[in-house]
Amino acid sequence: PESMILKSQSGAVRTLVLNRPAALNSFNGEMHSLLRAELESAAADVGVRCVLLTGAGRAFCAGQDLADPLVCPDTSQPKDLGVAIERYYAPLVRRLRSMPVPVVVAVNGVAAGAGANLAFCGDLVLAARSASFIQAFGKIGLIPDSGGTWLLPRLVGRARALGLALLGDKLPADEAERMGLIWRSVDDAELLPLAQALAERLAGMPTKALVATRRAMDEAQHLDLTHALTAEAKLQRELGFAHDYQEGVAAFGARRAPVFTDR
Ligand code: T3D
Repeated sequence: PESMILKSQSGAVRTLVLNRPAALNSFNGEMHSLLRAELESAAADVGVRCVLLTGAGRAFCAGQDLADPLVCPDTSQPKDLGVAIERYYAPLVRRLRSMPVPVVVAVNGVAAGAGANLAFCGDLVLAARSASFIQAFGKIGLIPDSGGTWLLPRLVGRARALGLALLGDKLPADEAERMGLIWRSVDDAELLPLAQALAERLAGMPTKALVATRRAMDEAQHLDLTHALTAEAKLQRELGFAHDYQEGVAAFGARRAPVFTDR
């Protein structure tokens, strides 16, 4: 049978496709393991300078497969969701948010529960206009996991974060863009070409600086301005000694295209 994660490479862009379309690409243990392994492999491969994540079929991802035990194969026992989160979702979120290359997410259809919050982990999130986002957790008696409690207020502020999480309504891609949850909502037919072009563009940029930008912005969320300025100085010092900055300045001076290689 076809793998639950499809992998392909075009230039320096590694594309990973969630591939359990009959279950709306919801996560079971195997899909978790395969995705983690593919992200590790992309992170370790110097030939990869951007990861593009999307889904097969009509959904991006419906979150946890509610029919899959994940951590407690004895279905007569209630499963320990804390273990499921600690063992599967939390490591996946940390892996995505600390990838050494930028991550583009192309949301091809509905993204529900953990599927929505994993999408929001991307550095640039595009969504097909027909796609939608649902914080489905509240409807089944849970809180937004996979970073939802951290991500949502940061992306859209407390009022909207709580509105999304408490009501669990289906939010169309256009509204998600308007709220600042995602980068762009685009015509369905344009989703993959635009995501690919964006990923290629990022892959040609100074990877180290892009990743440092993400890290600095995430860390600055809990710093005051003075400490954020200190953190910027530290990162800028490191980047200033790195190849890509020398190359960027040299290329600018010589009016030629830069060739960035740091990762
Ligand atoms: O549990 C833990 O380990 C803790 C971790 C929790 C993380 C979470 O993600 S909790 C949230 C889990 N997700 C959900 O609650 C979403 C459930 N799904 C839906 O609400 C709807 O399916 C959608 C809104 C996503 C799509 O609706 P619609 O009408 O387009 O499709 P559908 O008919 O509901 O679903 C199509 C099929 O996919 C259907 O199967 P069938 O009847 O064709 O055999 C449906 O059962 C299946 N499916 C959809 N989502 C899930 C799923 N099967 C298992 N788990 C799912 N999450």
